[in-house]
Formats: sequence, C-alpha cells, structure tokens
Amino acid sequence: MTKVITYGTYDLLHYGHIRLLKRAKELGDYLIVGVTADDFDKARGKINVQQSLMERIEAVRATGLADKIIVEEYEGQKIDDIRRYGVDIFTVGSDWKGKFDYLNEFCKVIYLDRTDGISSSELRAEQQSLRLGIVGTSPVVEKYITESKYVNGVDAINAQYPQYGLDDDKDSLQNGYSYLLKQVDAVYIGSSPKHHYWQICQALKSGKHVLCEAPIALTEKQSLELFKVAQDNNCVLMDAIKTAYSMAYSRLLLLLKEGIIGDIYSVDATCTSLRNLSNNSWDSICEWGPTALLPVFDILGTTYKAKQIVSHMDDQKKDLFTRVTFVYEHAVASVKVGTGVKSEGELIVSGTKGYVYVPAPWWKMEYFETRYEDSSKNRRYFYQLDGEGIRYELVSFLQTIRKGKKESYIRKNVSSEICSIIEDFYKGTDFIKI
Ligand code: C2G
Repeated sequence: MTKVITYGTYDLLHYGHIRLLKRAKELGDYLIVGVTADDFDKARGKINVQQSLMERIEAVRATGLADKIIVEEYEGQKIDDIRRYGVDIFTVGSDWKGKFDYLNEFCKVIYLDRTDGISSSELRAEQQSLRLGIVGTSPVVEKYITESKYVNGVDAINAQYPQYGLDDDKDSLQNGYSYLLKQVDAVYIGSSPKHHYWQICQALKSGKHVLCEAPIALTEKQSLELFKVAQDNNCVLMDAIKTAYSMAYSRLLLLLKEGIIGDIYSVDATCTSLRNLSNNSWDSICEWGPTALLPVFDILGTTYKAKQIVSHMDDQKKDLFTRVTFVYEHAVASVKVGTGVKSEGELIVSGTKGYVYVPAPWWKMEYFETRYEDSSKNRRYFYQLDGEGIRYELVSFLQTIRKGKKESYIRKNVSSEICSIIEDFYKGTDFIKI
C-alpha cells in the first residue's frame, strides 16, 4: 500500500483544494490529510482564517477523499507524522515548491500544480468588507490604520472631521462624527476617555459596531447602559485591550485555570511609560489601568473584598503614578501604572506550586515562564505576536460581528469593573493622594 500525506488549512474549502486532494489521492492507495490547528495557523502568520478547525475538518471529510484526517499543531510535526504513519509520499501545491525538499530524507516529495484563479483569501475578501471608521488622534490610532491592512475584509476609513484638541468645539465634533458614522459599518474609538460614552452611544444607536479603547465609560453605570444599548441594537461592543487578543495571553489563562502553578494567591501587574504630559494626555489610570487590571480580573475575578487606590498627582491634577491594591477572599492583587514614573513592566502570578513570570513589556506578551522551587521543572512558552496584537484584535472584532457572537474576549463584568475602578479614582472613593 502506498501512503500519501498532505497538509493544509482548507479554509472555505474550494475547488482548488479539492483538485489538490484528488490528485494527491491518485498518487497512492491511502491518503492522510493534515488540517492545521487554529493556533498553528496564527503562529505561522495566517490570522484571517474564517472557519474553526472542526468546520475545516468536516469540510475535508465531506469530500470523501481522505482515508485519515489528522491535526497539524506544531512546527516539525510533518517529520513525526511521516515516520509514525510510514508515509511513502508527501505532496503539496506548487506554491510551496522547494519549501519541503528537506522531507526527501524521509519520503518522496511531489509538488502538484496549484489551481489558478481561486484562493481562500480571495473568497474571504469577497465577503462583505467591514468599513471601519477610525476615531481619535492618540498615537495608537495610526497603528490601527496600518494594522487593518493585514486583516482580510476590513477597510479602515480615517476620521474625516476635526481631530480632537478642539474639545471646546463640541458642535464640530458632533457634526463630524455623525458624518463619519454615515460612511461606515463600525468604528474604532481611540479618542479621549471623556468622549467614549457619547461616541459609543451614538454609534450603537446608529446600528454601528464599536471597538473602543478601554475604559469604555468613566462610570460603571454608564458601561452597563452601553452594553444594554449594544444588545438592544444587536451590535457588538468590544474593549480594545490588545493584550486580551494575543495567543500567549489566552494560553496563559488556560494554563493557570488548569492549575499549572497551583492555587493562585497573588497577581501583580505593572505598566509604565514616561510620556510628554500635555493637557490632552490621559490620566495614568485611564492610559494603563485597563491593561493592568485585565489579568487581575481575568484570573481572580471581580468580587474582591476591599481595594485601595493611591495616586501621585501633578499640579494639573493628572495622576503621574497610581497603585491599586485588592484583597480577595483568598488572594491579593496589585497594579502599578504610570505615565510620569518608570518601573519594570512585568506580570507575576504567584501560586502554591510555583509562579508565572512575564517579562516587560508583559502586555505585548510573546513569552512567559512557569518557575518552580525545583528549577529543572521551569518551562518557557513562546508565541509569535505581530503588530503588538492589534491585527488579532481586529480579526476577533470582525469574526465576532460576522458570527453574531455575544460574548467577546473581554467579559462584560471585567469591562464594567474596570470602569468602576476609574469611577472611584475620579470620585476619590477608597482613594489616598500622595
Ligand atoms: N491549493 C491549490 N490551489 C489553490 C489553493 C490551494 O492547489 N488555488 C493547495 C495548496 O497548495 C495546499 C492545499 O491546497 O497544498 C491547501 O491549501 P491552503 O488551505 O491554502 O493551506 P496551505 O497553508 O497553503 O497548505 O504546511 C503546508 C501548508 O499547510 C500547505
């Protein structure tokens, strides 16, 4: 029996894929098809895959061409599979010509002509493109325009109306914003936090989906209102906290939930970046608070027993440095944030078996370590992160809209609790000034 193996993503299965599978089958008597896992695709830069692994496996199975279907999950798995299954021939489309010659050491390598005129990325782009309005002038806004080019199906439209800094010119802001909303299907809001509430409200009531820099509002009540408006208008409202959409961060949360460091007793997150402070710059608690609070609330939850906010304010009443500490039933947490004070931007999660160490800048997570008393048990985890995670965030936003998923990566209670902390900061609740 001649065994043949081939691999692919097989997203939105089309006749180019099927032609390849047919010719692969004709090369032998038994065809194994390796379908790539979601994480493996993301790690190799394929971030736009529309269908889930199960959907793609089912589509390949439905062709009836595969005698066996396996999942490709890691770099180097092809060699393992060729040995494990006693494969005689590896084949793949000619767009990969030369890339797999090294497999000649293990089996015969055959490149089959690629079918012209069809590809999954073309099919993805043909789907209704999402016109995304970009709102605001913070430096990160430019990155969204650049990063959107990596996402099939998103067309970024830069804000065609007065940039912020004309805060006193509320009417032109209002008129310009209404004008922009007419041109788009969704907006990314990177404006000052004091504009978030009215801008999100107006967008949602116009039937536009919203991706907004956290905090989405300056009070918990307003944030809950906004989620209700989103639900009433059947629109998506997502926090743009980039860390939440990185593979490393989601894998870290899964490992912690599996108990990899035992019971967790402390979460400590620090985010600082010295800024040229101007009257337009955000308070540290708004600039970095949502990012630093995310792992605390994702790991320990939002039902703490007590908290304390300590801030160092400048003469314009902006917080240059803020520390928030929490006491939970069985744990403690602290976040340190600052745009006027520099510190080590690390994340440390402490447990009864060991701890997780994420080096600075932990919020652009590509790497973390689990460390134990017996250092021979320490493990390191690496995950590729392109573009600081913004493109993954845009893909998640697009997929949430397309699939009509209600729950986004950042749960509503986490988003609202972040707003609640910021509300208490401005109200002076549980607050000490230094
Ligand atoms: N293919 C083809 N003609 C097309 C499109 C794809 O022959 N018009 C072939 C590809 O060359 C590949 C298979 O169909 O052999 C699956 O293609 P994709 O799903 O795009 O996945 P790809 O990442 O190209 O697969 O590690 C090997 C890769 O996973 C190969």
